[in-house]
Amino acid sequence: MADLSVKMAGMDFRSCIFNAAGPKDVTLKELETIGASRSAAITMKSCTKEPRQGNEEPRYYALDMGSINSMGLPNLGYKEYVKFPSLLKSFGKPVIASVSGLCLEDNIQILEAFNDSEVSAIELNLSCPNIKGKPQIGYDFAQMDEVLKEALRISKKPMGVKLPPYFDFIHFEEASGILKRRKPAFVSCINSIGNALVIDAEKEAPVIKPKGGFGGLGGAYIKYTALANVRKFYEMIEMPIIGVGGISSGKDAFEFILAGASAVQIGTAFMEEGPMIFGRVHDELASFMARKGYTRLDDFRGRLKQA
Ligand code: YRO
Repeated sequence: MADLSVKMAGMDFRSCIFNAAGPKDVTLKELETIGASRSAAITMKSCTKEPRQGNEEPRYYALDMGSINSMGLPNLGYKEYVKFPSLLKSFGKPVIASVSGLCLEDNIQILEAFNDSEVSAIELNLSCPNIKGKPQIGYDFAQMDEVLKEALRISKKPMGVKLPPYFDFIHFEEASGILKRRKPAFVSCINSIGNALVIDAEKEAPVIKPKGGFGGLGGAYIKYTALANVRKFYEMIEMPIIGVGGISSGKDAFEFILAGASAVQIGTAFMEEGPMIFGRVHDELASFMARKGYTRLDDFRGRLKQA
């Protein structure tokens, strides 16, 4: 049987497949469900300093091939997520905290609190406002450099970054330059494609309520953008890459690993299918590899051929 285990950022993962920050990972009960599933890690919802209800509903809408959301960071506040890793210990898998403070000071306070927790790693969400009137951190390279510098100085945990999608090769170069200089423990790409608009033609209205209907696009719609981001960063930087965006089958996972991903996270498809998805994608990937004669991920990771 194929060995899908991964060692990355000082952690041991029994497989390369686990949940993405966002869907069904807000409460301890939801996190226990992920713990009991075949997800190789437990990723927690992005947290802020204060608890948040998030935006008004409907704020998530499932589509034929994905989803749109404008959740608005509903979460219990970082103090709860600092406690959860020790409560999730019995599952014997890495617990990853997603940190999404609303400004640098908040991020520093949250990261300091996680230093004294049993969390395995931090994923710093750069799709976040930092200074009002400026783009999200991931789209403002001066801010990104500053936030990464400070966050990495504070955190004693393996800390990676969750990146928004990039679409311009110059932006990959700028982002790569910062990542090479600041050296996070890993890079997760991509977050949802921002500010899409899905319209219900019968109702003549958007399908979600917040922000006039604008929200992050996820799922199969964004797979090819996600693959491109994984591949570009694999070509440009030497650090583990976690692929996320549109993975719902073993073949999808295979494509991401071929592009260079060390592991993959599942967001929309977990939201839609529930916790059985982790085992299904695992078994499908193992079968796909067996058919190809591969026994471990290193046999094909990054080895995308020319067309
Ligand atoms: O709305 C969210 O909580 C959300 N949705 C996403 O697809 N990606 C995210 O990173 C977040 C949290 C961060 C933010 C978009 C609300 C600033």
